[in-house]
Amino acid sequence: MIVTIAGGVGGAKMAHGLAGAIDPADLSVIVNTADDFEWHGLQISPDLDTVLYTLSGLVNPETGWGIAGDSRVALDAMTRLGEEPWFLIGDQDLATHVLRTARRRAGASLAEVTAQLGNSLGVASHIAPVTNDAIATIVNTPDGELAFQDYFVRRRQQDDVLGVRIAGIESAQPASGVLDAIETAETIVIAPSNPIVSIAPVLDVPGVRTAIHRARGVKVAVSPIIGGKALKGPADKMLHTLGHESSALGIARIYAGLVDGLVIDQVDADLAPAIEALGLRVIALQSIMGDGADRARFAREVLDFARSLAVGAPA
Ligand code: FO1
Repeated sequence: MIVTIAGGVGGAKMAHGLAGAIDPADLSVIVNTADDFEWHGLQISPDLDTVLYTLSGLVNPETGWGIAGDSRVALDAMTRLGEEPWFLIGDQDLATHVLRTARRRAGASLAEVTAQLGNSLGVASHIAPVTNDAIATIVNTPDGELAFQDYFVRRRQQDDVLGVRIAGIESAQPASGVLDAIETAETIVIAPSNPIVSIAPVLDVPGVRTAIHRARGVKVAVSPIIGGKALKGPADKMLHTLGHESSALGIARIYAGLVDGLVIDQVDADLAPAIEALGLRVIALQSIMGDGADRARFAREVLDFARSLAVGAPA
């Protein structure tokens, strides 16, 4: 089994590549849920849905989230009734949120609902929320604390991020099977997702870091920073205001001690010696993931790198 730890669009692309590189049934995707929030009483899990829609082929390729070709009749009707349409929920996407909310109210856990949605959408890989408990990213800005989607979508990531906390994480428990999947995986891939708001909320669920330390497989991370910049989203700006270096070396410092190797982009190849000095093995690859075939190409190269790090593999 290959495990990938994933957040938003970058995580979904990595998962898609891995599902194309191996038997997709041998892939387990452990997903951030700290972006989840309630929208007009509906439970929205953006990162889970982005992974579900990407692996099922439904995703909107232009945004990387939502469903391709979706209409917004319901949102337009809500706007006519006076709502500000800041979070763009499409009609088909709305069906997911209505069903998730109803099934959870009827007693199913988030993990159970996610597995049902994956089955219905024909996804062969296992997609799991890191936890069934409510956790929520809160971003501290010069204007005070903001709920994550207020910062990310409503205010378009314009605010300087002075701090990040994940409400509820101390008492959250990993969803059933998460720790076991990590401990027994042949390879763990930390996807090129934002390390602060997408990956840390997974790693910081009590028990997850310990499971990664105990894991018998090889652990690699993929840098979401290429040439000092994030391909998508605010990771570069956020790293900077939080006192990290916005570079593949900055990413290496965050994951040093947790992973065996780091995948960086070819443009950052000159950083390899400094990263190796932190005790990490490095490979520089063409890491920008294009279409499905290119994602699978990249995933195969990441897995080959991980296999080369396995105990007993020639250095
Ligand atoms: N991201 C946006 O930038 N604007 C949106 O209006 C938006 C709507 C949306 C609806 C459903 C969904 O599953 C995701 C959506 N996203 C939207 C993406 C999402 O909020 C972020 O990409 C993640 O939370 C960050 O990982």
